[in-house]
Amino acid sequence: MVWVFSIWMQSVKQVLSGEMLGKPVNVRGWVYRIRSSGSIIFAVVRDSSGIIQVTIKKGVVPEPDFEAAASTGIESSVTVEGTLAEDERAPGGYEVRAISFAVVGPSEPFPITEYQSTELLLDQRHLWIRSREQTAVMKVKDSMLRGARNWFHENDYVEVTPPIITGVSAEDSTTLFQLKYFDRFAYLSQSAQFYLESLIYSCDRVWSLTPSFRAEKSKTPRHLTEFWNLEMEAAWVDNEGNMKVQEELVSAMLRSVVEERSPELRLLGRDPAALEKIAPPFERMSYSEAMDELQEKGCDVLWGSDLGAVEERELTMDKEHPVFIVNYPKELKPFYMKENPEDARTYKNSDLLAPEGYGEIIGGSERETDNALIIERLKDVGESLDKYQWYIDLRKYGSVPHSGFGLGMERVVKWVCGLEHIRDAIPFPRTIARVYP
Ligand code: NSS
Repeated sequence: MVWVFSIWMQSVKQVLSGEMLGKPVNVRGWVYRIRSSGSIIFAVVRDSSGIIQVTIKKGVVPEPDFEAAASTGIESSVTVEGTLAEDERAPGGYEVRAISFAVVGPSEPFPITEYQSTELLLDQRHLWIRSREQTAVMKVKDSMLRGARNWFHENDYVEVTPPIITGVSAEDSTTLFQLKYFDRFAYLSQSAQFYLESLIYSCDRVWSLTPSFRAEKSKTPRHLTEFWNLEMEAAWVDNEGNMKVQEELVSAMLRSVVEERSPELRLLGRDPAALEKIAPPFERMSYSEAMDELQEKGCDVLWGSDLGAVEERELTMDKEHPVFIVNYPKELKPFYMKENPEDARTYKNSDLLAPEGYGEIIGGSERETDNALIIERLKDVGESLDKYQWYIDLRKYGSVPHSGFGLGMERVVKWVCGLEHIRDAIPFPRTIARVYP
């Protein structure tokens, strides 16, 4: 068996295309289902591209191959040689009639069976990620990331690599993970923002994809303690320009996923055509308008209340496109945002909410350039100015209007894949209760 030069082996997807009908094919993968009816064994073999039926007949394959098939269980890794035939009862309409069958890595009884508790699936995550749904989610994410990377490249952004170990809090200091860093303390990054802000002075427009850490105490279906933050920062861009970048980027990511992963979307119960229709411009609604709408709908909110999952759901349940909520009250947002000259109670910022009730996927803003205001706000929240001196410096040497945002990849994947819980948007979720496996 030639393992390295495996060109002569086809993926299940290639085999299911039917091009090889009547011809010899070679499939390798893992047993998805298997049953025997006397002298014929029906196995369904999966690889990352799909599942295909294989029939192994006594007398057609060598006897040891038949015995190997008869005693093998699900998740054993196998190789099959045979001919491709049509069979309308088989998944995908084709089957491989084996002339040889070999077990490469036998499987012990697989601990995951059809109906399992959420906890068991999380304990067995290293095995559960083999499921077809999990595979589809990972492929959707892969295409969305590629769509984003291509869009940034085409639009002249530089991909940069900010640090993960940091001395500052870019968001909420109550959700910092502290770590012992030799003889002092440091934190795991909550956002690359401040480093990206520094990098625009050399690269104009930058972006990065980094893990972000938030010690969120609450258990919710949309919070992880470790998530992937896709962030961008650009010089000479105001809050409106920032929103234009977001709507273009999100639309490009959706185009990429629809183009490359429509079968995966359908497997997850999503309609690619609905996602394909999403295009700029996205609706913009001020925070004040959002409050009015919520009050009209009977929600118990006042101007100044935060928009939580419930309110965001209320605002987007009936929408088919994402919507920007702009100009939040200052009290609800961090110190670095630019004051709104039209209403000094608010900032020039936006949150992008996904439709169908999925809620916030991006947080962004124009950045404050007035150092006096930054210093005043840092003092108000009790931060030590020493730690932020380098950030304050940026406004001293050729300050420039600039904006940026962070897109939570798992939030976007949760929406696009129609997932109930964000933990299914990442292979090994980290939550308040879980660091295993
Ligand atoms: O806190 S954010 O709203 N904004 C920032 O971190 C900015 N400093 C980004 C920037 O301007 N460069 O987080 C950005 C996004 C937010 O909209 C969510 O989609 C996602 O990050 N996010 C999360 N995803 C999963 N779990 C948690 N805990 C989480 N927190 C934020």
